[in-house]
Order: sequence, then C-alpha cells, then structure tokens
Amino acid sequence: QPKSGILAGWRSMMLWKQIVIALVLGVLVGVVLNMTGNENTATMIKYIGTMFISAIKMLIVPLIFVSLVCGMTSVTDLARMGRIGVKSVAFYLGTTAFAISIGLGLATLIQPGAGVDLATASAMEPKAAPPFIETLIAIIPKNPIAAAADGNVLQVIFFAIVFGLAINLAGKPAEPIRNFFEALNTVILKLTEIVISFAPYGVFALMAWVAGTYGLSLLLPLGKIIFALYLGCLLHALIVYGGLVTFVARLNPVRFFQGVVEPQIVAFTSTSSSGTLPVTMSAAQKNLGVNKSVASFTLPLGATINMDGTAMYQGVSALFVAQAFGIELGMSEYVTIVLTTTLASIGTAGVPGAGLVMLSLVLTSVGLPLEGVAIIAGIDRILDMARTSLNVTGDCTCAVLVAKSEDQIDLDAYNTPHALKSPE
Ligand code: DAS
Repeated sequence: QPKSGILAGWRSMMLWKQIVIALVLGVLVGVVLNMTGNENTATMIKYIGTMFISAIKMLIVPLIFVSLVCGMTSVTDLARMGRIGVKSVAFYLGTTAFAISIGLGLATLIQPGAGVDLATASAMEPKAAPPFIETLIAIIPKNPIAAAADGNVLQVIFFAIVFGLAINLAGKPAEPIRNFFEALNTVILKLTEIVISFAPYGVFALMAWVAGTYGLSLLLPLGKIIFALYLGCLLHALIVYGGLVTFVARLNPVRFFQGVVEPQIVAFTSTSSSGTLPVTMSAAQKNLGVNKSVASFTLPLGATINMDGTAMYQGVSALFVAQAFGIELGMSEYVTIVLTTTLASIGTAGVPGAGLVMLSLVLTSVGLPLEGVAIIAGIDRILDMARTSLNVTGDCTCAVLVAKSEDQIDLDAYNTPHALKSPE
C-alpha cells in the first residue's frame, strides 16, 4: 500500500473528485485522439466504459426490488406511503411543466433551427412510440421473473410495492422474510458501493469515446441547439431545483448540488437514468441523508417517469425542427407540444437515446417533418448527456423534498460535506 505519491493521493481522494478529474481527462484524451485521427482507439477505450455501465445495470433490478421491498416493509404507516406517492407525482408533473416552458422559451429566443443546412437530414424511419395508456396498463407484470429478466423497471417497481405491502399485511409469520430482505439490502448496497468505486474509470472511458468520436467539428454547426439545451438544463437545475430545495425544503442548496455530483456525472456519461440508479440511491442516502424508505420509493419511480431534461429536450427539438423547416407554430401547436411532451417524457424509458424515439411522437403530434429527427439524431448523444443529468437531478430533488416534508431526512448527513468517500 503506497504511503505517498500520486497513487496514494488518488486512492485517498473523495470519489466525486476522482470522477470530475476522470471526466476532464477523458475529454482531453478524446479530443487529442480525434484530432490525430485515432477514432478507433477511442472506440477501444469505450469498452472499459461499456463494462462499467453493464456492471451498474447488473445492479438495477436486484437493487430496485430489494430496496423497494425493504422500503415498503419499513413504512408500516400506509398513510405516509400514500402521502409520499401523491407528493412525488405532484412534483413530477409540476417540474415537468416548468422544464418544457423554459425549453420553449429559450428555443423561441435563441432560434437554434434558423438557417440550419438541411442537407444533413437523411430520411430516418422513426420507431413508433408505444401509446401512453398501453405503458400504464403494462405496469402490472404477467410474470414477475420475466419482468426482472427483461429489466422492465416499472413492472419490477409495481411487484416490489405489492410484495412489500403483502409482507406488512401478513404480520408475524412473514418476519423471517422481512429480516431476509433487510440483510439482502445491506449486501446489495455494499455491492453497489464496490461497483461505484470504479466510476472514475468508466467515466474516463465514456468521455474519451464521445470526445474521440464527435470531436469539435460536428458540434459547431448544431452548436446553437446544444447551447440552448445545456443552458436550459442549467437554469432549470439552479432556479427550479435550487429554489425548491432552498425555499420549500429550507435546506442549503450548496450541499444539495455537492451531494448530487456523482449521479449527475454518471448520468452525463452513461446517458441512462436507470443505469445511474444505483449511484443515485447511494448518493441520496449517504450524501443527502434521505431515508431508505423514501429513497427506495421515489428514486426508482422518478428514474422511470420523472424526466424534466427529456421534456425540455423534446420542446427545444420540436421548435428547432419547425424553425429549420420554416414552419410557423400557433398557440394550439404550442399547447399540443406541452401535452405530448409531458406524456412522452413520462413514457420515456431511462435508457440511452429513449428521448429521441419519443421525439417522433411529439413531432407527429404537431405535424412536423420526421426528417428533423435525423438531424437531431446526429448529436443526440451530446443532448442526451445533459438531459439525463438533469433527469437524475430532478429525481434527487424530489427525494429530498419528500423526505424533508415527511421528516425522513438525516440533517447531519445532509450538512456534512460529502459523506460518500472512496472505499479504503
Ligand atoms: N437517456 C434517457 C435517460 O436515461 C433520457 C432520454 O433519452 O431522454 O433519462
């Protein structure tokens, strides 16, 4: 065990600092690889990132199922469970409406689509998006094992909630099951911690691949829509989430934004809310002091249906396409965009690029040409990074607000800088 030098310094560094350094290094290496024509090296490096993403995805189903069952069995007060559910859904719908408004406002101001060269548009057969009502009915799994095997997060959530409720209602005879899940939960959280300790290496590899593949050339012509979305995400996070944490939860916003750095960066590089879920749950409990019963309910649900970043992206993209094709939109089209975008963001899965698939639903709803999807597709990964990062930030905001309102937050953990240290 080296006592001094760079390696000792690196190992003793807090995880979030390791991740930020890895992010910056990844971009630098990627840009150099792109400029020296070594894109294939960047692709090789991506394999490290892919293994890391697979490792956190491996945890999703067991972590959601076990922590939700534990969450349900630890809340014997069903009235509180009901309140947590209502507050969460109210938060999701309220903040999504803000996100779309910010997106539409910025896209109207910045006009990202004005004067875009349409030659880059190649007809792309958009995949039909599943109608929202079907998604809702499909939440009840015909076969819970199949739901787990297919990684159908909404179905796993549903089964975990009813299974946990049944343990509560079964009373004493179910005691061994309750204890078993408590023990299993600590094991899953330890496993999560081990996987997360590899985050810096995964983040480095993913950023090197993205920067190596895209380089600076492609980003410039479509720079305005990238700028519009990144600015919108930043404003939404600072004003809406920062404002809610400060004035509603009456907590220190600086500690909040410090506490969400790990999930934000893993979401930014992996572009998968569900994939980031283990990191989000660990950070919410360790950095923000959110009680397990609140975290295990609001975070898996939020990762699946609370996507303010996606909603904003779809609003901005719809206006981008209208401007690029010189199509004037009236007030009724704007209202339609807000409604379909809200439903589309709820129906969007927490996986890379899911928002692009749902974008075709939004464009179709207002009669905009689907060729616009092809233009956006070229830079969708860059847009996905920002919107997914905002999605998980919104999930953490909801968890903190609900936990604080239910007096289920450990204020000491919240106020100490960065409880989540890299494992010794
Ligand atoms: N990448 C999705 C997510 O994981 C969001 C999106 O594609 O819009 O949240």
